Formats: sequence, structure tokens, C-alpha cells
Amino acid sequence: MDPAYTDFNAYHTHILKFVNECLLPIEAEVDATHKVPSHIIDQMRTLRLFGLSIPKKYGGLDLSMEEISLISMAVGRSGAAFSTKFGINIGLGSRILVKDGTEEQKEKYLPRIASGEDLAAFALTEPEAGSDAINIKTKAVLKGDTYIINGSKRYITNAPTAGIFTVIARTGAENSGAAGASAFVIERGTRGMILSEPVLKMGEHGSDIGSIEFCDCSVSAAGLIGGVEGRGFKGAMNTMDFGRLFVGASAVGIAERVIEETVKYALSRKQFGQPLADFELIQGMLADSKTEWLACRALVLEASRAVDKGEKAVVPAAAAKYFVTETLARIADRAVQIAGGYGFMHGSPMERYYRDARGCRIYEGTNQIMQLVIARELIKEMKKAADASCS
Ligand code: COS
Repeated sequence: MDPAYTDFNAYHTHILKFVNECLLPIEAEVDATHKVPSHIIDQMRTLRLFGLSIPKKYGGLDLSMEEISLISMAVGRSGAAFSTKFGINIGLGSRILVKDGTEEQKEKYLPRIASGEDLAAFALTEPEAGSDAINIKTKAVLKGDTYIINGSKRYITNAPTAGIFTVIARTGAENSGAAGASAFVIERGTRGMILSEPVLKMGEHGSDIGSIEFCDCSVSAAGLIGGVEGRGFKGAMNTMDFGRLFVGASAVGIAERVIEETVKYALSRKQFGQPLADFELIQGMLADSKTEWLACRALVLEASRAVDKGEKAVVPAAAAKYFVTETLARIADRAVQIAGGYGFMHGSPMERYYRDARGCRIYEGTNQIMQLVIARELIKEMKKAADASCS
């Protein structure tokens, strides 16, 4: 094995070099064409990015959460479309299999996901169930040894191109809540699974999002993850804790880059006979961005270390996602403000960062859901402590 993959610091340096030399120069092209070139995906495969979190036994690198966050920050410097290419394989598209899958399922699918041979997708969201994820309507009915799946999924990252799908569907009655939702692993090309073309988005061009229609889609019972019904919702929520931390870490990378490009611009653009960077009101905005960025980075790393120590990830992950993506939005907004007319023009990097930053506050759970998740846990803990002191 390449020694770069066994020494984390060397690996990190290697990834940063790849980002700076291969990804940054093509950002504008990817934004304009909505496509990440296939040779870049091949390079990502060679760099083992698709297997960062997956156990070594199945071909992954099995990095710690802190290490994954550092790599995500590094790739995040080049914008969210590149991070998303491998982000689903290491998170939403593999976590349920890693945690709950049978050995047979792991051996069949994880090596393909870890190598990047197949892109992965995670299908939870529906036309009528996004934030209200517990109320999914897609139904899976067991007939003999086959599940017949019917329903629709929306806004699914990688759906147009993925080879392996984790799909959450209802195996229980309509009002069966979390206990009635199950997770399935389904391969591209399965009869009755219809994939849309990529839909156009405000930002993150190059990361494909599409919808899925299940019309009497037949999935062998061997596709029920873990072979047990009713684990799908909790598996999905658990997976999302990882996804939220990943989004937070990538957003730290994007914010770092936005600040760098803004300072460069402020040094190069002159007004009233001096560079923008010499004006104290501009300096105030730059200082705010840098200070907030430092807090974001510290929060993500602290949350990642908590996960590595085995602490409950729900609050650290939601807090990291919430705080960092709201901060990124402010940093991107200041970047447009500092760049003035240039920042407002289509095609300027500031305009692209601004559009890219917007999605992070929505996906993997809106930031309003993050607030709910954090507050509910806080209240639950306080009530538990109060009950314990009374008894
Ligand atoms: N890990 C493991 N289990 C979890 C969990 C987590 N992070 N979060 C919730 N659960 C469990 C709960 O413990 C509960 O189990 P019990 O029934 O055994 O008590 C069950 O799942 C249902 O949870 P809850 O009662 O909190 O469900 P609600 O419908 O009230 O609320 C929210 C759940 C709103 C927090 C959830 O639906 C959510 O996060 N929605 C956003 C979904 C999302 O992120 N969508 C983005 C698209 S997918 S990329």
C-alpha cells in the first residue's frame, strides 16, 4: 500500500496538493458545465476518498471522525460539488450497511462503495416527507421472498448516476412511525426503479440530484438491510449524524477558501487610490470572517473527537452543521459585499461561493431541524437529571 495512506499527515498533505493543483483550477468549468470530469473522479478513486470511513476489511481506510473531518475540510476548499462526489459513499450511502448490514451484504456492496467503483445514494426524502422524515409513504410489501416497492423519492444526491442505493421504505402500516420504516439496499437497473435526469440547482453545479420513482419495484428479501424490518428510521437518523458532521467540515473548507479569495481581491482592487484591504471597514469584515471561521473549525474538530470517544453524536453533529453553515452564509455574503459589483456578477468566484453556500443550510436536515434536535436533546437531558435527583 502507498505509504501516504498509512501515515495520516502524509495523506492529508497529498489530498491538499490534489485539491490545490487539480480541483481549484477547474472550479469555474465545473460550475459552467455542471459536470465533474471523469478523470477527476478516477483520481479521487486512486486517492481512496470513497472509502475514508469504511472498515479496512471492505477496502476502506477506516479513518477516525477527526481525520475524516480534516480531509473533508481540505476537499471543501474546492467547493461542495467535489466533496459531495465521495461524501455520500463515506456517509449516507454506506453507514447503514456498515452498522446494520449482514456480513453477506457488507461483502457484496461495501468494497464497491469504498473503491468508488459505484457511486452511492441515500433515498429518504419524498414529495410529502422531508423534515418530517418519520412520515415517509414509500411502501415495501413482502410477497413470498420479494419486496414490492412503490412510491417516490425527491432531491436525492447522486440518484441519476449512482450504482448502489440505500432506500428507506415503510414495511409497517401507514401510521407505524419509526418502527414501521425499513432500509433496503437496491442496485441500479432493478426493474421498477426509474431514475430521473439531474435537476438544475442554484449552486453546487456538478453534484447530481434527481428523483426516483418505484413502480412495483421487486427487491429480493436479501436486500432488506440487516434482514430485520423496522430499523430503517433509526438507521437513517444515525447515519445523518455522520452526514451532518461531514457537511459542517466541508463548510469549514469552503469558508476558508472564501476568506482567502476575499483577502486576495481586497489586496488587488484599489479605490480612492489604495487597496480595499487598507480600509478599516473592510478589515472589520475580514476580521469577523476569520474569527468566526476559527470558531467553526474548533467546533467541528471538537465534535469529531467526541464522536471518536464514543459520545452520543446527535447534538455535536447538529450543532456543528447548524453553526458552521450559518456562519459560512455570512462569510460568503461578506465576500460578495467586499467584492462589490464584481462579487454580484455571474461568474465571479464570490457569486459562486454565495450560491454554493446556500444549499448547506438546507440539506442533511434544515438548520431549523438542527435547532429542534439540539433543543429537544437538551430538554430531555435536563428532565432525566431532574427525575434522577427526585428518585
Ligand atoms: N440516532 C438514532 N435514533 C434516533 C436519532 C438518532 N440521531 N434521532 C431519533 N432517533 C430515534 C428516536 O430515539 C425515536 O426512537 P423511539 O421511538 O425508540 O423513542 C425515533 O428515532 C423517532 O424519533 P423522534 O420521536 O425524535 O421523531 P420525530 O418525528 O419527532 O422527529 C426529526 C424527528 C424531526 C428530528 C427527524 O425527523 C429529522 O431529523 N428530520 C430531518 C430529516 C432530514 O435530515 N432530512 C434531510 C434529507 S435526508 S439527506
